[in-house]
Amino acid sequence: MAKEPRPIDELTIWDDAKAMLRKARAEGIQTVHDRLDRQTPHCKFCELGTTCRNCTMGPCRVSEKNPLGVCGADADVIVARNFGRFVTGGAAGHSDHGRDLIEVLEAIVEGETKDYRIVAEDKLRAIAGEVGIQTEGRSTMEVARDVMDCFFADFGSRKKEVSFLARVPQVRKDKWAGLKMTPRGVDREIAEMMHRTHMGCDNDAPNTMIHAARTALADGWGGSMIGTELSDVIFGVPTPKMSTANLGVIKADKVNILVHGHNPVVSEMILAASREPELVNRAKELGATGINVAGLCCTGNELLMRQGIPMAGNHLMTELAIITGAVEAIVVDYQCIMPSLVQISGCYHTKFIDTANKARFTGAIHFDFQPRTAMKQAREIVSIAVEAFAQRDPGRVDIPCEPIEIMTGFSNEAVIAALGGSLDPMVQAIAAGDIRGAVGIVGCNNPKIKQDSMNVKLAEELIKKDILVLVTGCVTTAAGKAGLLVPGAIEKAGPGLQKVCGSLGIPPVLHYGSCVDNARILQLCAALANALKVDISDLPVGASSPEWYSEKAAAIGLYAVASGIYTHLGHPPNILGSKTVTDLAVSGLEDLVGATFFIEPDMVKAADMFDQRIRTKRKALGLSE
Ligand code: XCC
Ligand code: SF4
Repeated sequence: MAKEPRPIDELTIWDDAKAMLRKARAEGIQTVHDRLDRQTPHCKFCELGTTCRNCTMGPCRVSEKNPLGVCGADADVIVARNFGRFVTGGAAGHSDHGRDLIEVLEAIVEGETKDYRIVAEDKLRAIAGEVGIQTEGRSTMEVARDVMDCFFADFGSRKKEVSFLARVPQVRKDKWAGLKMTPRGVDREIAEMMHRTHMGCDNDAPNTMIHAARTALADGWGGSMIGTELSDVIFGVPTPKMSTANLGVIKADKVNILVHGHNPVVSEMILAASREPELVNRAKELGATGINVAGLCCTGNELLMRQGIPMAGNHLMTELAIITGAVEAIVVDYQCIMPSLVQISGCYHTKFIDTANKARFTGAIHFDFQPRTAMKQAREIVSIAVEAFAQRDPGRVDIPCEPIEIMTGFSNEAVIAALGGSLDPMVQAIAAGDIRGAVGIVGCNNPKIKQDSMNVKLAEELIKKDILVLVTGCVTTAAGKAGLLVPGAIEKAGPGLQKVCGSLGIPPVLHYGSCVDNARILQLCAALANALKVDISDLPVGASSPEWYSEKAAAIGLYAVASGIYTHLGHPPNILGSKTVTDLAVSGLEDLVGATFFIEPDMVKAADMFDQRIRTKRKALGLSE
């Protein structure tokens, strides 16, 4: 029986979203919220993690009444295996994205493309030095070739550890080695997790969880970090700049192209093509004033950080952006792209264009985007968007708001430059208690949670306590729309942050990039720990993903914890069916890696938990609380 849809006011905190949800209902267009209503209540066994489909003696569902699967696996084993595979899906996503950047570097090194080039030579050489590659007296291309080989090898089976473990404090590496948690090779850990969770292999839940952590570390310090660093090398190291956010960045008088997905390899080319005079002139011939490229989700974050393009929205805005009726094309690469976007595009003149063979959408216009032909293909894609402008129905256009200002571009390099060349001033500000600590708020929206209510609330609560906030992924647009990503937001911060951020002219909430860019936060933590000669788990820092939904977010959470960072989740993963696994996640890991998860749906309480943790860590470092 069809249920009453939930009131729109309960679905999101944003006026632009509410306006588009009303328009969707008026036009009879189904959204993620409607489909969630139809899927609720969810299967209890799946929610608890106690279903197993790993072989055809099953599928099995275990419970108190019926505690063993056909093979004899109990809830602990089944939950650990499911969680292990879940995390591995996320690690695979981030890391395969990283690999795509190595392949672009390969195309550059082999002279197969002129569309991409090495923009940040200094950074390339710096990275090469860190991973032990000779740079002196060698050409950029020679160094690039070795970096490429080194990173390709990080995915394989021959190394004892992935290269960027060179950044990790030795005490932490020793801890990992003692636990057999050292990530050796990205693909190796991923494949091994699939092997371990085959019927009849790893039937000891804590042991499976250790390997899940190892796989997550291979993502954070391997695949993701490679993705971030090579994106900087190929597209430039982000520097602070102003931009705008919310659905108001879509312009009624322009050809609007939304880039969605994760990898800048496609979206950077789309942006470049959209600036070509020939295409701009054609847009003008058709009555537009120009071509506007705006971002969604993480590929939006990538372009925002480096090129300052505006952000149309985060995960739960992706459907709603199309409902403005003013989007000529949505160009996607991979990850977090709801297949419903094809259906909603079909309700308008919007062209849905996919670009990756590993992420094809039935009903989409497909381009097999390749480094060798990138610019040519980008021109064709932009041209499709421009021609679509003629089919727009002005009567159905509704852009519900004016954009809001945001500041972006905080790479570690940019932060260090702003601090005058070293991290020392930050260390001093932490020691003085002006910055009491730092928390990275990362990740997604989830239609089970009022959109961005937690993402924004937690950031606001933390900065009041003089805890610096770093945001990535879909929390970026949330913080931006709430007015937290501008220098003036120090008004909402405590006195210490007011002083430090005020003197630097930066916001109390810093945009640190996309989801793979959480690797930047890992790197910063490692650098701070090394500067203080302590472990990462000794730092007054934390991480949070209040509204997470994806396998990737679980991988990020687990690599944060395994790296020694206390990590909050707004709702639990599907592990509650096993007391062993749940206890390990929320307390047992503390003894092993010096950090745990904590689950807290109330953001005031979550901020208090961070506050307490930071007090304890500051005290242990001999600092004022
Ligand atoms: Fe996806 Fe990265 Fe989550 Fe946003 S934050 S919904 S994973 S786009 Ni990573
Ligand atoms: Fe059932 Fe065991 Fe097969 Fe899983 S592996 S489906 S628990 S028999």
